[in-house]
Amino acid sequence: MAQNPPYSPAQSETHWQAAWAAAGCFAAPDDPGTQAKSYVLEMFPYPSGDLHMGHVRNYCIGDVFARFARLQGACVLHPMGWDALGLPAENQAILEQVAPQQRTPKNIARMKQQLMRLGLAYDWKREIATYRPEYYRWNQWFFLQLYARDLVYRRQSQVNFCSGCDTVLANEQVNEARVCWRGHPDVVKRSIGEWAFRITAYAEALLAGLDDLTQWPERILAQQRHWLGKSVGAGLRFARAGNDAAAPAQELEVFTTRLETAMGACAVLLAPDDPRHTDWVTPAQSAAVASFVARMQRTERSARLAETAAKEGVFTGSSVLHPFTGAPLPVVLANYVLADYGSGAVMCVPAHDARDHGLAQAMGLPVRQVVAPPAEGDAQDDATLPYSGPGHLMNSGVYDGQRCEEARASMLQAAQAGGFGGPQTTWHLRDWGFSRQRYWGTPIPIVYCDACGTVPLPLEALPLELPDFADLKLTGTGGAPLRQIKAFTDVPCPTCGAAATREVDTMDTFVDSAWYFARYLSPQHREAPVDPAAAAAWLPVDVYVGGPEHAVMHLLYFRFFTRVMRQLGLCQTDEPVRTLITQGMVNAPSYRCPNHGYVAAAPLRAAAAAKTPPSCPRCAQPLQVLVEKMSKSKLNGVDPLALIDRYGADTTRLYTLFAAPPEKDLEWDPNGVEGISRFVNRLWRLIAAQEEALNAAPSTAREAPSPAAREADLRARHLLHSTLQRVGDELLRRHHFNTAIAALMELVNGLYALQMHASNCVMGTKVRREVLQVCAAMLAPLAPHIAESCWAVGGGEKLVAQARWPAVDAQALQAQTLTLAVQVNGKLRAQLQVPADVDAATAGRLARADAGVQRHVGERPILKEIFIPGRLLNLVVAREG
Ligand code: ANZ
Ligand code: ZN
Ligand code: ZN
Repeated sequence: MAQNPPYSPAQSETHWQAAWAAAGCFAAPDDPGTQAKSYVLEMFPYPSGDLHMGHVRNYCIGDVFARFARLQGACVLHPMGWDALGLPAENQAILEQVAPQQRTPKNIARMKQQLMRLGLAYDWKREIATYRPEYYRWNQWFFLQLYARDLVYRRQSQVNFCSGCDTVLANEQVNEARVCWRGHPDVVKRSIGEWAFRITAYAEALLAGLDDLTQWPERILAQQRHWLGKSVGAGLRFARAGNDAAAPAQELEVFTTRLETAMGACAVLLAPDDPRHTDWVTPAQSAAVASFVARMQRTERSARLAETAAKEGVFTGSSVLHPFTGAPLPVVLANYVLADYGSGAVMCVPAHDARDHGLAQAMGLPVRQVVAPPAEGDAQDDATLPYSGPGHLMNSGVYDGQRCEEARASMLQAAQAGGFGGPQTTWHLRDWGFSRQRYWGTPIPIVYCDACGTVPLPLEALPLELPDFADLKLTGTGGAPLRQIKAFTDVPCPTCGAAATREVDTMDTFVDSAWYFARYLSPQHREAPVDPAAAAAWLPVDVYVGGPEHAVMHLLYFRFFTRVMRQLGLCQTDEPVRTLITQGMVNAPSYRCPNHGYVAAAPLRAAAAAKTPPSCPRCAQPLQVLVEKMSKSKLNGVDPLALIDRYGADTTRLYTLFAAPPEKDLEWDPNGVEGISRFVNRLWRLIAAQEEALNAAPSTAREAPSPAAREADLRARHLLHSTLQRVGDELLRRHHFNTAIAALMELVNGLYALQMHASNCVMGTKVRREVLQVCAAMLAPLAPHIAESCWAVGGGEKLVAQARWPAVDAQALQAQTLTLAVQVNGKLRAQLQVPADVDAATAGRLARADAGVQRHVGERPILKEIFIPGRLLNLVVAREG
């Protein structure tokens, strides 16, 4: 008999990939019609040019969902595209002096090639790339639509500005000493104009919408809630003491969530970076205040606000009157107050707030307890201060004795009646500033005209294309690069025709990714970002897979844009995504030398497997071993292409899916890959053996199967269908791909145990085919290439990529084995697993073959076999002696 062909993934995988493409298996229709639809999406990559293991994991997980949904009978949309604009590409362009317009398509082509090798079931006809004007014109379109609805506006905002670099810097580019990343000292806060989306207008809706996202991870929902940060409280106004009509400001409003503690207020606080503070500083205090403010400006915001930071303040010299009591309270600048939260002013209640307590101690402010803890036994009003728990009021006049909640309500009423306060809700969410002083982004379609002011471009003028890179000197410094190009900036005003200038900022790339999921639905549509009919047919996204690092910003902008799209009549859903899967990181051991920093991990992994303690190849020092996220800088990456070259795409896919459930971190283990590779080879041999068995079997044979053959068939089918049930369950309900793969491994082991690989196996051809076809279906979402081989050998119709998920045969599950008690001369000697419909002859044969039974029978002849079907077999043997 011919030698089985050795497993050659490279050959068979390209073969099946071509077959899928030729059959158009993954092309989605514009409208799924009456068929159930499933839109499976993964976060699109930034086209760096090279696939890394994080991508592989992300896209393999998504592919399981897409392929499984298709097997389940859904009409599936599974697209892919490129998040191509943004800073990394611009920096690379600066470094190489190559236009990003040239480099990007090359990177995309390269990465696409790499992605294709994984055998991902994408509808490539829908591919999008955000750097193309036909994509980003819709960013501009959204901008204009939102501008017309007052949901986009220009504001002044505080940024880090370095005069050495002559540019605005990100927070990450400035250290705590206010020195810039290129070494210039004295980075200052400067107010610049920027464009912002009024996302805060949707805060309430974005919060309420979270309740409907029952299939999002709880952790992500919590992060979104926290970021939105709804805080319900009261505003309370304090009038200036001394009634100085010439003073620039007459009152301060504080925001508080603990109005009931008002009688304990000892001061009103402002932020040192709040420009309003100058309205309150008296000449006597101006020197002290100036030095405090200067010191605060030199302190990093995060350090100033840290919970552990010492609380400090300075008296402004002015006072305000307590609205309830009329008592004068000092106005103080304090380091922990935020200028941009609530009303930017706080009432200081040292007895009940830890930060206020710290400040009062530092500044010698009086501490007045106004809440007594709930009395236990002997009434005791004393508490360790600051006390932030529940209780009833004290030292609060008419409110004494009321519980906190009662007092809060009655004081709110009093404040409203007295006209010095009322209910107020504050959010942590801020409007989304999206102006960037960068080249490689979407130009903002605005012109500034001396006569007409800020003029939006008419829709017909879109796209406003980025000017040529060749005309620029990109340095990464010097402010908005587009300002350099006169041909771009100097244009006639769209309204009056007079000489005017364009906006030179570009958009944050989060704008691109806020609505890309809709573009896939009608990528050629020319009237709007998405054809409303396609959106109605396909939205929301059924499964969205991506990294948890996007838990806050991307997902929030994504949800915001979906609501905007609905208001613009583009779609009918409020929420973009039904099920969100946030995959864990791909980690690997990294090795660090005390003298040489990180050392390349790959050569050391073998040593680690050999249990030799790793040492530095340069200085022989013992290395520190850490498990960290795979990255270039840590030299611990694994190249997915090398993996595919060596083991094939199926092994690569199975490994990443098997090593951890999607949400958990995955720790790279070379032995794990070897293990998967052995499994795949074993599977291959089993399939190849069936090819021979099925070819050898005369297809017309209709003889009645032997009892042994029937038994083998029953066992195989029982194993097969119980696995099918398990795998379906793991994939569909629990998304536990690793346990699904474990079940498949057990199945393969079980089939080997049934001798299905052996030439003397009596299993019938019909069952062999069934085993192969059902196996193929189960493998198809996970290891789609070998699944096709399995399907083909099993005589499946067309491709398994076009097949349906098989139904579990309940009978195969039931008609399983039963436990047959075997007696020798009436004494129980064995319990055998036998086919449920076992007959007397087979039972006898199985019993006589059992080692335990043999021991008790010995050499003696069997006189009689008493068989009670389904229960018992008694062998009667001659008694000894
Ligand atoms: C008086 C008070 C007494 C407060 C007390 C707390 C405890 P959340 O829940 O985060 O909204 N606050 C208000 N505006 C602030 C600002 N701009 N910078 C720093 N702190 C500010 O917190 C609301 C509480 O944070 C408010 O309630 C206020 O202090 C403080 F026993 O008012 B509270
Ligand atoms: Zn004009
Ligand atoms: Zn070293």
